Amino acid sequence: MMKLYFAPNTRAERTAWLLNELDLDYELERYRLGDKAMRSPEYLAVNPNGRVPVLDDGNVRITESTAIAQYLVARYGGRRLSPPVDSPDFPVYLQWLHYAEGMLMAPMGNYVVEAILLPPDRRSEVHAKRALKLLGNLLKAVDSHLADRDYLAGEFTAADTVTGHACMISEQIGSQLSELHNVTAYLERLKARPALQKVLALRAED
Ligand SMILES: N[C@@H](CCC(=O)N[C@@H](CS)C(=O)NCC(=O)O)C(=O)O
Repeated sequence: MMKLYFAPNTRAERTAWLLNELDLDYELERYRLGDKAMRSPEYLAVNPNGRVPVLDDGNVRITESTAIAQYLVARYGGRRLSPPVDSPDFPVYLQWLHYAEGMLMAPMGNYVVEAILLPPDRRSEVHAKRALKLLGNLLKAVDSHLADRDYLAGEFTAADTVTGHACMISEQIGSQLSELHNVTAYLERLKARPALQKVLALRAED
């Protein structure tokens, strides 16, 4: 059975969500963000960066949530959760699959560091505000893209489990989405999916 190294409220939720969408069996090895266990020699042997997600699938060990999504869809998707390579939706799918790690997560990470993680006397309001503004601008592109579609690339795809999840975390950390009506409606569609609801329920167990 596959094993997912997981912590709630992290990018590992993307992987659990996708595994659920694909109806794949997996076991969770649970951590919490900030756990010392993620800095233990045992865990650093699993992922030298001490981060989640990590997926073990037989002899395969893979990190990077977007790479894991591509792997799962290529290996187990069949025709599900990715447009066919010869479809005009395919490049659209790739672009939005990679948009979270390529664009959204850097300013989001900066904001979290500057506004939440650093001790109050080392935080910078200027940097925090700038990061949040940049994140807001990058989300506007998602909003425009969603003006005439329900999901990022035609039908619901793995891109939604990655970049959709990043939009959800943006909302959680306090990005003003009130003017981004398409993103807000999109998040409601995503949150109605049982495969995501199962993952969000894991937060309450912590
Ligand atoms: N680019 C990586 C980022 C992985 C990452 O930074 N994970 C965070 C949680 S969202 C983590 O494990 N942080 C723990 C830490 O830094 O101690 C991915 O997409 O999987």
